[in-house]
Formats: sequence, C-alpha cells, structure tokens
Amino acid sequence: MELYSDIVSPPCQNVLLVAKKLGITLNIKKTNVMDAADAAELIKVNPQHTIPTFVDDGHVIWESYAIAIYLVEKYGQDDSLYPKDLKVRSVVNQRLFFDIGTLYKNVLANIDALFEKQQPSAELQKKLQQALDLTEKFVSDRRFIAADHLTLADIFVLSSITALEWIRYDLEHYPGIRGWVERVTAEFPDHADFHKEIREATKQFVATYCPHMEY
Ligand SMILES: N[C@@H](CCC(=O)N[C@@H](CS)C(=O)NCC(=O)O)C(=O)O
Repeated sequence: MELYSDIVSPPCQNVLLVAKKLGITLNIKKTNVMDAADAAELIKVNPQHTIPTFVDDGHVIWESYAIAIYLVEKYGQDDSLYPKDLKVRSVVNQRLFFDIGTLYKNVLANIDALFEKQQPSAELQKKLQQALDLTEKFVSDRRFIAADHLTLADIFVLSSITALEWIRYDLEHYPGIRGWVERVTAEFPDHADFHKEIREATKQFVATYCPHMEY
C-alpha cells in the first residue's frame, strides 16, 4: 500500500494518523506538490494531483476522507473509528463534513491569505472564529467530538486545529478545544514525535516557499 504524502499537509496527517491507529504500515512516497518532478509523478496516478493519494494493489483513492474510511473498513479490528450504528455514524459524518466544508476550509483560507502576503480579511477571520466557536461546542458536548471514544472525526478535526499553528492562532478563548486536543493526542502514544516531525517539516516548507510568514 502506497501513500503519496507530505507530512506538512493536514489532509496527509489525517491518513497518517488513521494508519497509526490501525497499526498498518504504508509505503510513503514523499511528494512535494510544489516540485515539478514530484507533481508530474503524482498526476500519473491522480488527475486531480492532490496529496494524499493512496494506492492499494493498483486501486487508487484520493481525498483523505475517502482514504480513511477505506482503511478503517478494510483494516479496522472493530468499528470504533467509524461506528456502524447509524445514529453514531451520522454524527461522525456531520463532523467530517463540517471539517471539510467549514472548519478546515476556513483555516486554509486564512493560511492562504498569509501565504499570498495579505492579512486575512475581517470576513475570513470572522468565519474562522465562527467555525472554532462551533468546534468548541462540539468538543464540550462529549468526551470526544462525535462519541464517547475516538472516531475519525477527532483525527480530522485535530489536523485542522494543528494547522492553526501556521497562522500562530491563539486558542486561549477555547479551553474546550485545548482539553479535547489533550484527550485526542493521548490516544496516540508517539504523538509528541509526530507533532515534532510536522513542525520541523512545516518550518522547512515555510522557509522555502513563504519566508515572509513567521512559523
Ligand atoms: N480534500 C482533499 C484536499 C487535498 C489537497 O488539496 N491537498 C493539497 C496539499 S495540502 C494538494 O495536494 N495540493 C496540490 C494541488 O492541488 O495541486 C483531501 O482531504 O485529501
């Protein structure tokens, strides 16, 4: 099983964390989407040329949400990460779609503005704040974001929250999110090393492609 991936990318972090939780080993094909040669290799398997791209015995999947669900359904020893119970799964799905369409979308919009050397507009900042206010509520309702145990939704929202480090966003007004991050990361015994790897790779990426950003 191969994964075209770069740990700098939050969608790739999603899949890497899911694989860790499932205890499966992926053959990582390190792919820098800013590099023409890497991008040319990637487009041969994925016409949308996005990472993560996953290949299982010739079967190609992209979109981290789709890859994660495939991995859990194929390799999960139980259904805890993506519960089969329809009502529980509907909450996990709601949080996952909230992540792609609202939370991660607005985190990325704010990062992209800084990447382009612009201050995020008041509207972009407000949308991010509204998404974080909702996240604060979700993580305060239960021990984890969609159930009383870790699910895919926690992993995906964790990557979005981690991405706030790009814009040095201060979570001081979000005690619920801070406590939830501790509970989620405690589910991954080597999370400190994983986070260190993200930070080192991101630091290098920022220094190379957007040195005007402080990271
Ligand atoms: N919704 C996708 C987003 C994937 C994505 O946009 N990845 C970025 C890196 S973070 C990428 O590959 N960009 C290169 C491109 O779009 O050409 C997912 O969850 O996998």
